[in-house]
Amino acid sequence: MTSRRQFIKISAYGAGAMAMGAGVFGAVKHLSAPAAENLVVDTSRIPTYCEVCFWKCAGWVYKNEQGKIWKITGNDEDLNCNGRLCPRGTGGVGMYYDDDRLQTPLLRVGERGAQTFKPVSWDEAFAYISEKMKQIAKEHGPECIALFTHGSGGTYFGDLLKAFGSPNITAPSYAQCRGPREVGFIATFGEEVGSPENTDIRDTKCLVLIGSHIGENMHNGQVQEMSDAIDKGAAIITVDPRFSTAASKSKYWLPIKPATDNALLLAWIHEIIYKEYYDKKYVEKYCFGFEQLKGHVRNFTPEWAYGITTIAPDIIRETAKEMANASPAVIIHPGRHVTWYGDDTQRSRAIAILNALLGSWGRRGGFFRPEKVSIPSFPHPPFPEPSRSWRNAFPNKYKLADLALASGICEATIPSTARDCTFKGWIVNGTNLIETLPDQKQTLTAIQSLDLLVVIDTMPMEITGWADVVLPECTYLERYDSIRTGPNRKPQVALRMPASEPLYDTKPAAWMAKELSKHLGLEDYFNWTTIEEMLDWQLKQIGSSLEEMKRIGVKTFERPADDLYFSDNEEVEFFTPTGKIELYSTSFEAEGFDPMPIYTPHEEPPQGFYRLIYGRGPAHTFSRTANNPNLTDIMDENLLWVNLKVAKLWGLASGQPVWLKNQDGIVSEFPIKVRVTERIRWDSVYMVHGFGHADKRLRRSYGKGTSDTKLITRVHIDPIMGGTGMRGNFVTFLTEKPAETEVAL
Ligand SMILES: Nc1nc2c(c(=O)[nH]1)N[C@H]1C(S)=C(S)[C@@H](COP(=O)(O)OP(=O)(O)OC[C@H]3O[C@@H](n4cnc5c(=O)[nH]c(N)nc54)[C@H](O)[C@@H]3O)O[C@H]1N2
Ligand SMILES: Nc1nc2c(c(=O)[nH]1)N[C@H]1C(S)=C(S)[C@@H](COP(=O)(O)OP(=O)(O)OC[C@H]3O[C@@H](n4cnc5c(=O)[nH]c(N)nc54)[C@H](O)[C@@H]3O)O[C@H]1N2
Ligand code: SF4
Ligand SMILES: [Mo]
Repeated sequence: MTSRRQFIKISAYGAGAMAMGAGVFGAVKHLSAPAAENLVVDTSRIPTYCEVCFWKCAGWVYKNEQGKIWKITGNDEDLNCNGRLCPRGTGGVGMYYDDDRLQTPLLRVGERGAQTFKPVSWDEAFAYISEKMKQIAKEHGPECIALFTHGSGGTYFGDLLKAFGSPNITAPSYAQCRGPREVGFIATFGEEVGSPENTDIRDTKCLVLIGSHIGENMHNGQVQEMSDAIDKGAAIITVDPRFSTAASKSKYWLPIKPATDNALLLAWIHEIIYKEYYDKKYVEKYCFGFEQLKGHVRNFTPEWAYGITTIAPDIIRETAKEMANASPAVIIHPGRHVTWYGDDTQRSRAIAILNALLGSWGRRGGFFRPEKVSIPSFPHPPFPEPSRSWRNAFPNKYKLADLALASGICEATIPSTARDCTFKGWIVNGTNLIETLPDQKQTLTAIQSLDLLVVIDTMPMEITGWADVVLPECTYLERYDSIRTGPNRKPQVALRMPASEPLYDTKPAAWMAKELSKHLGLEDYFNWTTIEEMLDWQLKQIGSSLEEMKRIGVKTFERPADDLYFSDNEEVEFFTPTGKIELYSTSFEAEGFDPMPIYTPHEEPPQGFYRLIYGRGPAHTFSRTANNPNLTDIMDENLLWVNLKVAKLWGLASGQPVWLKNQDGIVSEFPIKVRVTERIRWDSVYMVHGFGHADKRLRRSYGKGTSDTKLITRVHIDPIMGGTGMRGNFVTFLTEKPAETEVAL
């Protein structure tokens, strides 16, 4: 049996080296900081929560004798991390020490995209932005400005935009990530899965991973709980065309043909219903539409699914039995990045339904009921009522989307006579849209149509190259931010405070939004003098204070009731139209969508092409960490996983650089080295997302590896909620460097 230590060691290759080496000493290597042996630990510690990914683990920052940031460790009280950070979190120090950081506000001087800027003062930058914003509001209405944000500063720019009169605030973590999952679960259980997910992995007896590659996807608490569950004998079933780290820890690996998961899920539902494995009492008490579902899946037998998925019928039967044996302590994991093929909301529905049949929602070892502290906003005047929103650009479409679509706003920025809402200004905070939204051509066309593009970032990422104004934010280690609150088994809050003065002429987003509000005449919405005053006020409303939080970092509250799981015979009201768990979705039916999931066939790779699939590497978070000196020490390029048979056919060897060309003739800008392996199906190739950076100001990551985004030119939009399916692209290999003219956008 694998122990947690082994699992983490294997999954986070280099985690050990990280803790001892790069994480601590690598950080200082790029500065003229003292040599490692001279470091003396200052016993004082400063609370923070990590910004290297959105799990937001709480930790402590330590400084050395010279008062320089030295290392970050996990906060023992924090339920997101249980006192331990993942390799990326440990390496977060490198964000502070990265010598390629943005240093000063920049104003574009040449053509947009020509990457020519002049340094300006903060005041000049704000004056420019506020003039343009006022002009756009006057000519087109304030709703024509949108905020794209991923990360903490979004709170403040969000308030600024709402005060300005625009409701168009969006994050790529919805339509490019977990949107379909939330819509699928809301339709079924009346509740979203949320972040951190309410999966009770710690106590599960069977965990089914549909693609979700926990262990490479390093969401800290989940990785730890999965290791604990394995130690306690839980069976892991991994469905993935690639032999992932999770697959290597699994009782069953189902190397499914990509894009066919819905057929497998329907066959499992068939088996669980017709073998009467389902939780009868639970289904009878809580579910709506069982008989319709039973009729619907009658013909979706394991034999039927075999022809589609390539997974043998007896394996489908055995794994269904395995889940049933564990019920209700079983989790069919909802995944997180689920925008794959455009029918993703239906796949998420099928996952939700399987969980419902096995009685795992609200049960120990299945899904717990999360709790969180809600923190009141600092008093401000009511926001004005906007007269339009992004939805006006999509009449009668995506009505079930519960959040704004980043890709939708991008599309609605390209002028069209068919729309009454065209966006003219973008404020982009902490999201590298060029590499984040699929279909780069559309993103760049939209950007070229703008009157104003403001980018708030810490690094000179691709998106900053297209900005009119770049506002350099200090890193999370140099600032206060909003109080972290998030759903968990117990409600908790965490504080982030500066461990150091901001380097260079960088500032926190909160300061920027407040200053900009003055230029826009909206200062009443930022009615605090210092951020400390605001945070202290907020903390006092929930029975704490800034002084207390500075000492403890994380505060845990008791749940209002002892209701982590449904109690026996509890009457539960679900927030669905019928008040029940909807196996048959009345909300989908009302909008004209299939009330029960179906399987839709997808296009197969053409002759000589392979499906491009992608995922996460344990040491990186997208492009967020691409240039981080600590993390590039561990992994500085991505590799292309190619099946052994395919490699033989093409005469490819491990380490050989290749360029990729997709079905639309788009060629990768940089080569990627081949990794020949039997750990992937022959019909697919795989790479980690977040590499192949094209901005030369990123000196460590420029041209290292290849960008998957550049090759994702075909997007399959989910008709239910507008998610962008990105795995319907196919690539072939070019073994010679292509001519410049071939590398077009
Ligand atoms: N280290 C690290 N961890 C991260 C992140 C990071 O950047 N770095 N990002 C975080 C974020 S924002 C997210 S959303 C999550 C994403 O993490 P997950 O939700 O786990 O991501 P997925 O895209 O579901 O999983 C990728 C896996 O899907 C497999 N796959 C590809 N096509 C198919 C298919 O058709 N069917 C099936 N069954 N599997 C397929 C791939 O081989 C790969 O193993 O990770 C989070 N954790
Ligand atoms: N091709 C492809 N596209 C994808 C994915 C994929 O796997 N493949 N994954 C999708 C998923 S799951 C998600 S969640 C999204 C994520 O998409 P993004 O959130 O856009 O992810 P990043 O590329 O890491 O961009 C983060 C940006 O924030 C900046 N940044 C880091 N720290 C700070 C800070 O403290 N303040 C500010 N202001 N900026 C900061 C970084 O320098 C970087 O430019 O991408 C989606 N798009
Ligand atoms: S999982 Fe890792 S990178 Fe993400 S917040 Fe936690 S420590 Fe930071
Ligand atoms: Mo994501």
